[in-house]
Parts: sequence; structure tokens; C-alpha cells
Amino acid sequence: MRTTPLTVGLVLTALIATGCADGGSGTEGNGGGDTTATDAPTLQPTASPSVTASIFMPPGESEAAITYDETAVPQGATSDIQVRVQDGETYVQFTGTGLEPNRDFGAHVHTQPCGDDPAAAGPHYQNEVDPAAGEGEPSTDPAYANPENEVWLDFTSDDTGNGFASATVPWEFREGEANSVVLHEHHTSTEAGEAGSAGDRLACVTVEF
Ligand SMILES: [Cu+2]
Repeated sequence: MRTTPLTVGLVLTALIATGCADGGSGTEGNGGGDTTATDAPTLQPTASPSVTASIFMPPGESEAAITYDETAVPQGATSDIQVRVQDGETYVQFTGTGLEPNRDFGAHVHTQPCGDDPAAAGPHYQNEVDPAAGEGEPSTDPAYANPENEVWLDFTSDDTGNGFASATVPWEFREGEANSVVLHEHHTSTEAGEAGSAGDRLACVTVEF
């Protein structure tokens, strides 16, 4: 069988740039010379997305990211939290490294910044606050303690100790009222009476949402 060489005719199309429309620009001559060109485009968004990257340290050594359980969250593990607010929706993303591999974690946005005491981070942030909850009385009513009214970031770490979770909720945080992400002992319960609970607090990251 004969192979017929396929000849591809390369047609070089000369594109003649005729677009030098030199229509006189309408700008008035600013002969005053009083304005210096401010041509550096400031493209960074004002409020979002915001990123908080932290390295977990034991209590007393960090306020930004504290581990209370160095088996689950070893010293030197990292947290990266991104927040985006758009059109009334809030997107929160957690990425962790150096965590205990193949382990379930619960995680939520809490109201207070982290402290040496795991309880310092306070309760979960709720969009609609459970009227039955209060000091020392966490919200366990599934009508309020649920992943639409709170931000839940439960995940399971992989073989190498990386973890990832994201959540989108149809509301924005009230300014100054959401200040941390807490990692917990196990995934979050949805049962009435214990909804929202996820066991002991293993670690905490302070984030100004
Ligand atoms: Cu929590």
C-alpha cells in the first residue's frame, strides 16, 4: 500500500493591522500638570477572601493555633483557613497538614478566640441563636445546631495526615462574633439532644471572620 504524503498548505495570512484608529481622545488637555498618574491598579478585594495560616503549638506558646491533643494534632501541624463572602453567602475552607492520619475530626466555627483553656473558644457560632442555649448550656436542638445555621467543617484526615473541608452557608457572620475554628474528637452529631456535639476539643485556630 502506498502512503500518500499529505501536503498541508500553510497559508500565511498576513494580518494587516489597520486598527490604528487615531480618533482624537476626548480628554481635555490637563495643562495644569497637577495630577500625577495613579495607574497602579489595586485589584485586591477589600474584605474577602481572607486567609489565615497558622502552625499548631501547645497552650502557652501560641494564641493563633493551639493544640490540646498532640496525638491528633501534633505540634507543627498546620491550618489554613480561607473565607469568602459573596452575595450574602459565606464560604469557609479548612486545609490541615501534619494531623493524625486516617482520623475523623469534627470542626466548627466558634464564637470566641482560642485560649489555653479549650473552653475559651466558647460555643458554636449560630446564624439564628438558639434561645434555649446559654452559658454552659450548649445548643443541642437540631433546629439550631445544624450545618445550615452553623459552620461545620468535619473531615477525615488521609494517610499522610492532610485534611480538607469546606462549607457554604447562606448568610454572613455578624462582625466580631465569630473568632475561631475548633477541631473536635469525632464527627458532629445531628441527633436531638446532642446535635452539634463532636466530643473533646483537640485544637483551636483563631480566625477573625
Ligand atoms: Cu465545635
